[in-house]
Amino acid sequence: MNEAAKTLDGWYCLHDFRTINWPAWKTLSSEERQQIVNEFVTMLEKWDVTEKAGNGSHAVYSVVGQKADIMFMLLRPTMEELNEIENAFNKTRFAEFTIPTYSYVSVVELSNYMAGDSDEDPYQNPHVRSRLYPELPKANHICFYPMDKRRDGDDNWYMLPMDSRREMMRSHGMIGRSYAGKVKQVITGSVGFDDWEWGVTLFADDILQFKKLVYEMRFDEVSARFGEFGSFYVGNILTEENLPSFFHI
Ligand code: 76R
Repeated sequence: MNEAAKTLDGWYCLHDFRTINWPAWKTLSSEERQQIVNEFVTMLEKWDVTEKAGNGSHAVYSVVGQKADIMFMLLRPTMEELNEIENAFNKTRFAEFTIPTYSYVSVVELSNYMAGDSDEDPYQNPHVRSRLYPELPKANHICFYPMDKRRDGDDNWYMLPMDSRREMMRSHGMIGRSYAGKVKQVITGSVGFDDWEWGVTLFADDILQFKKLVYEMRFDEVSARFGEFGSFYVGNILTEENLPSFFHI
């Protein structure tokens, strides 16, 4: 059998996409809308407490385009916690005004393509830990898409020897690194969990950097030959400050 990549696995991850039923939202009185927003904000404050305690992280964005209106990215130590959050959200009054459009279940993943040989336990390494259990940046923009590596005739990623895969991943990593400080990426693995093999989540203050990075990678062998991509979602951050105007009628 071919040598499988070894992975380090961190927090479990749920991406949850909803459209908002604005016509129904508009029929409410402003007092009712305010109560519903308050309940939603209370839930977000709970998430903040968890994040501050280092037990998870989250991101809330307004999605551009018709695929969704709002998205949550949630990271937690267990799948049970993600499920609890999802159920708790679905029981809020705000959820009555949302329609689920897409979701993605995965786990933060680091692979060993770039790792050196070392006897230390990577789970004890602070740099590794900060990537397995990341605090999601409060960047202006998010970009999410799921992807696979092709398994088709001669272009079968999973049949390539480890050395060839490592070489291609090195080139991939070098392009990625040239975006350091401009784009932060979180790769989550979803083999056995969802319909694609990975979720790619990118964060940037300058949204154009998503296009530049993804475009540059398309010309790099691992993406050019082996990358297969699902739908792309882009969004703008929702903060305590701009949430009221997002909900305002
Ligand atoms: O973890 C590391 O930093 C080591 C190098 C590295 C690995 C192993 C790395 C770096 N990535 C790795 C793995 Mn990546 N990445 C993507 C996409 O749109 C496309 O063409 C592909 C989508 C982007 C934009 C991106 C960005 N990466 C992976 C894997 C798992 C592969 C496997 O196991 O077979 C996937 C699916 C994937 C996809 N990558 C980086 C980036 C960026 C910005 C970096 C640099 C990170 C840094 O140095 O901080």
